[in-house]
Amino acid sequence: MNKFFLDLGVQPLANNFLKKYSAKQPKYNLKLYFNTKSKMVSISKRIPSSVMFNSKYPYRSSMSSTMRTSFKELSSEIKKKFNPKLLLEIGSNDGALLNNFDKDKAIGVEPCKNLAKITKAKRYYTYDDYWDFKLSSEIKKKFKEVDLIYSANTLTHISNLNEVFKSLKLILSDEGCLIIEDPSLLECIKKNSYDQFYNEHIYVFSAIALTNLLKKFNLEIFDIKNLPTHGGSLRYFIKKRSNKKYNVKFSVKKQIDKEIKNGLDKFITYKDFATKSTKSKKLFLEILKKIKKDNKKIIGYGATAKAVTVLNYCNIDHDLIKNFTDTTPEKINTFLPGKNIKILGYKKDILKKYDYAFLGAWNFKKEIFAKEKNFLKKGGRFITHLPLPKII
Ligand code: DWN
Ligand code: SAH
Repeated sequence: MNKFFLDLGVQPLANNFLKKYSAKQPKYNLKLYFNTKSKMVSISKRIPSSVMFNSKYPYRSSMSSTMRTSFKELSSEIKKKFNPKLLLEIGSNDGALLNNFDKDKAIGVEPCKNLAKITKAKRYYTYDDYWDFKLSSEIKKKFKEVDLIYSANTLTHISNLNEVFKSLKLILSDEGCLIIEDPSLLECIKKNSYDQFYNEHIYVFSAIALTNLLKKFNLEIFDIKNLPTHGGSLRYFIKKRSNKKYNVKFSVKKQIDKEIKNGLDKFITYKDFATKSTKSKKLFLEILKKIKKDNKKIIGYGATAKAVTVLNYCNIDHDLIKNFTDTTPEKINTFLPGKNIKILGYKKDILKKYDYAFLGAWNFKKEIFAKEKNFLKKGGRFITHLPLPKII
């Protein structure tokens, strides 16, 4: 049974960066639910993939050195440990991972045509389509089986998980490995990052919920790695149950035990999370209003999907946060979804004109702090909303 635990208000599409602000842009309810049987956490309103992921999708994986490095390191690990004849990436975006593989050894699936174009131009065989059974059958016809499938921050974006895994099973070889990587629900609960929920993030996986789901397909997790990326992610190594090539490692039990210890299998945990999120909203508004009263100026740093959730949930507009800055060409000179806040292109010393910078891209704090030493030296301060709002 799905039990409701948090209402994040009405939210625009998290990546609908408009050239002209419009108060009339489509908005949808964002409500969070916990399934008491499968233990899956999800949002209720499902927006068709074609509406969210189109030929103007602005998010580019390669925009941070942190992620470029993470994908590079993973690529070396994959080559060393698995040495795949063929790697298939689902949600290959602008090729941040594919770029590390030979062109005849890696193929991509990326439905956003503007992004698929980038890897196609580099001669990586790229399907600009949505992952489903039809596409999987098509790939199987051309490439037969695949011995390594990788997908980061993508499967949680697809509503029909039954079709997702049925399609994966169809094409994964008997001795093959499926690696998926997504924000960790445990880290999200611990950090109180309610902003991991937006219309694209239909699910936030826990190892518990994913194990339950995989059972239906005779698939199992055989290793789990905790990663610092995106505020704390889990990388799951998955195989067919019949595949005896890999042993199930202790890391799997360790993660599940940790999740149980932190109550991820119990509804009360999510009720507590909701209470903390409401408190977080109140505190954040108090901090921003105090800064405004003192006639100081705030800029948002990193126009992330997460920041869209925060600003729309907390009803923050340009009277409290003047502008945002972002390095993504497609986001520059547009407005933060749902808000009349203009996004300025990043240039060195842009922060000079502001007293505070709200860390929209809090998951890249280390990278950003290293880059903005001058701002900090000259007395500028960052504001974060996690785990509870504060000036740092
Ligand atoms: O799951 C998803 C993740 C992987 O990416 C998607 N559904 C949507 C998107 O979520 P996000 O927008 O919250 O992702 P990021 O990776 O936290 O976005 C970082 C943003 O900050 C980018 O727009 C680039 C920008 N940035 C910047 O302007 N200066 C980032 C860094 C590190 C910087 O120094
Ligand atoms: N894998 C990248 C990109 C994550 S952003 C990374 O980790 O940085 C989410 C990606 O999922 C987008 O590139 C989007 O186009 C892709 N996506 C969304 N729905 C999809 C679907 N049904 N099939 C395949 N890819 C999808």
